[in-house]
Amino acid sequence: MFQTTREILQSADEGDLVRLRGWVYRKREFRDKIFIMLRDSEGVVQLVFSGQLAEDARKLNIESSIIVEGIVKVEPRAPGGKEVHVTRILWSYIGEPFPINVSAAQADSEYLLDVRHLWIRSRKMWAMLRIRHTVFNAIHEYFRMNGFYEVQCPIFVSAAVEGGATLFPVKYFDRTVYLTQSAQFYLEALIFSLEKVYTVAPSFRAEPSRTRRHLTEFWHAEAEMAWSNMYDVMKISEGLICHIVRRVLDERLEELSILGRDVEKLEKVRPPFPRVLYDEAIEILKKKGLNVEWGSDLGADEERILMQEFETPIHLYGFPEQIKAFYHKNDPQDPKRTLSVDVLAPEGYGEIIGGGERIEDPNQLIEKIKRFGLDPKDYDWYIDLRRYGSVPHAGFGLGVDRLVMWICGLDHIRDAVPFPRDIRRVAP
Ligand code: NSS
Repeated sequence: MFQTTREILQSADEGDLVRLRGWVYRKREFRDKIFIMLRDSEGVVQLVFSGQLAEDARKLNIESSIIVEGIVKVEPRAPGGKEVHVTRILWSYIGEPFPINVSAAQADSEYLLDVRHLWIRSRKMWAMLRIRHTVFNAIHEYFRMNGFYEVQCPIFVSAAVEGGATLFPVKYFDRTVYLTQSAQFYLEALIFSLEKVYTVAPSFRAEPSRTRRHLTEFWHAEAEMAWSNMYDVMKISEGLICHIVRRVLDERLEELSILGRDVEKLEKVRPPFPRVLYDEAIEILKKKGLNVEWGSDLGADEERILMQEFETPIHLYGFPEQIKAFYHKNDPQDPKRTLSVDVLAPEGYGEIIGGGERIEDPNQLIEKIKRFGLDPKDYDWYIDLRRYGSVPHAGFGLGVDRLVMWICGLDHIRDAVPFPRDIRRVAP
């Protein structure tokens, strides 16, 4: 039987004989003793080696793996208030000297990306990965609690959802297909069977530039609902975000503190989120001296400046037709705008969700596809969905890595992912 570091800190008593296993996180010598911080998947605990055992422990490197037996001592000076006085080393693998040290870590983040397969052992990555785990779990919980069916959609596809510019072509026998940018069209097909559906899957975009919020491969949580409109998208998407943030606050305070996250800012994330019409956003930005007009697309900089006005996420809705993909339904009251909505995160993070109402009429859809310079033949089956029992419907896509980046308070999206992919990097 082995105890985890967490079990020892939480429930072991003075004098207990315990066995634990893990990796050397830090090592220091004091007089004739060796102090090792041992880490495992649950945390860290201090081990104390003396006498002959100190001689053996001295040979261990950072990241050597060990299994030990020892006696628990209450020690207020030890992190967590307890330490283990080792009585036996049951097993060890010393290995080679670990190549990463903290000064190198601070000096050069490209280096840390090169050694990402080792850097994921760091406390910061550990904390992020555990928060990410809670986020994914909370996504499934929320959709299932709210009557959505989970579905799986193809990764190889034959047409663009979000514009041809960011499609990744793949050689597929004797023709070219693409990696999916979004499961949306498949989810739209599936609502005619299951009404409310969701999927959590990777999406791919050939993003030509390196920014702090774009990856070429990202995790996408997408939902689609029959008999629904833009306001239903607002309700479900804010419910989803609030549920995820609540779960992280309930389960991952220690991890948030390792990342230096200001938890009070997350405590403010409660429904309903402010609903900001695109036109109001343009007015706010103009007042702040930005050179934007009705019809301008809002990039990361504009979003960051707009979000200085808000402490919680917002719904930004009613975007002009020309800056949203062809499938967005135009507002019947005001046809130059669409019934589209993005969720923007505060603290400079910006867009984390994109969604809205879809065109349900086949002729309107064909007309808009043509107007956007696209070929209706490429969207044959998508148009077909409107020919048989079409219904009003709406949906959205959440960029999970962007959400994790914001919740963790990270500077760059690649630190929200264990093995990030961008224009330059596909290894490790
Ligand atoms: O392009 S989106 O705004 N919308 C769609 O893909 C819809 N087809 C989703 C739907 O309605 N089912 O992307 C949705 C979100 C966006 O808000 C970002 O949070 C995220 O997906 N996203 C990305 N994250 C990381 N890297 C990249 N390149 C990226 N592109 C979008």
